[in-house]
Amino acid sequence: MTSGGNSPSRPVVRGDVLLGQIESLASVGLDSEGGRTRLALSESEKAGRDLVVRWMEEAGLEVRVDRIGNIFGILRGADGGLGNGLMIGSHIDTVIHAGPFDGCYGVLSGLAVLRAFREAGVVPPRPLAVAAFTNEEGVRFQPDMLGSLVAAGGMPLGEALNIADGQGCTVGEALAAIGCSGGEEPGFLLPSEYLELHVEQGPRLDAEKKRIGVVEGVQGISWWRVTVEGTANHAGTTPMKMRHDAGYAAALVSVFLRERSLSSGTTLATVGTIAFEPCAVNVIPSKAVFTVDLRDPDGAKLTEAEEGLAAFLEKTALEEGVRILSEHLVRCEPVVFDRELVQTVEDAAVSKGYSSMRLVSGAGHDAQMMAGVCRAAMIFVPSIGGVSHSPDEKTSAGDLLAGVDVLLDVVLRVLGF
Ligand code: HGY
Ligand code: MN
Ligand code: MN
Repeated sequence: MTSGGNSPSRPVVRGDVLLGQIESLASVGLDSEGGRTRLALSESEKAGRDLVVRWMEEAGLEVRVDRIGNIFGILRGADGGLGNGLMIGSHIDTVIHAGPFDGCYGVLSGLAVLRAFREAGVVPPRPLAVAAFTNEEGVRFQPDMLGSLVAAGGMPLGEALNIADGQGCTVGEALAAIGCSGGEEPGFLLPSEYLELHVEQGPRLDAEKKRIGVVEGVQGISWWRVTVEGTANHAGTTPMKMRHDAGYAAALVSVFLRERSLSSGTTLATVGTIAFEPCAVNVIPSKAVFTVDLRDPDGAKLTEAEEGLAAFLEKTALEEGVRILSEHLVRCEPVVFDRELVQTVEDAAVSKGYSSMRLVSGAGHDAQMMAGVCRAAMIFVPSIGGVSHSPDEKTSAGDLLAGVDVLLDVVLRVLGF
């Protein structure tokens, strides 16, 4: 239900405004690689935050910000309160060299739905909110989904504010530096239902030519930081058998993870960052620091993958004569979304005549946290070629509008229209 005009009695999303805002937000934080980089609580993310707050205010929403920087645009319902609401959320922080849709599509679609209610003069029976959560990506500060985790009571605010990035800057300091810490206590606005509209970021919908993803849950995530301490030595004079090469030990771990994941069939493993010291062409690395991202839809198999990693680190330390330390950064359990709400998503897609399929999300989302405190579900639209976390992330305008069409229909169904 998207068009250029307003129907007298039912909310209608103005697709042109939504697409325009996605494009405008995508131009904030443009980087040298044709993508955008708006790491959490950075100056460029602050510019994005300011834009979204302005759009929320222009849509006539009540804007509230909590002490971890989560932003909420609120449309009060007939009951005038803040309880028992329906929230639509996602994030506007990005990875490095990100695409235009990850997170932003969900926040701006939620804003478009609330704007549609306002413009149609329809007062919902209970409050509607759109949320932009802090640090969903977890690139600068770990864990990821930090803002929604704190809002859902999964981590005390004080602990979260003390988390430091690679330069030693804490979340609290970063919030203060960009002036984005709000006055509300995290969790001041907990909904009864949470919906998140997102690009799939994987290949399935595109490959199977389905327009809508009915997301049944999210797989589990486990992040580790591994530090290998070896012995610096001369690259030209040190016999291979005498080396305690931190770089080689790190490479062994990466190959082990790839082979173990392939044989498991479901576990995914990624070494996304690595740094050597002293990092010189003719010096055997004395130190290697790298991260490991493990995922699996099954919590027990994710634990097995963690245990497999720990055992291999121990074995490698012995065999290579190096010291290996590992730090557990994140563990998000797999989540199964609310069956009834998932069914409502599927009913909405079918009623709109959109092809759809059920799937489990490979990527983590704020919905994974919100599912711990309310009924939650997600809606996906296809990522062309399955590409995301890349400047090449693409989704057609038709699919973007189909997604928000389904989102609005789900909201109307849940609210009993
Ligand atoms: O890592 C993830 O899956 C998400 O993009 N934060
Ligand atoms: Mn995302
Ligand atoms: Mn992401």
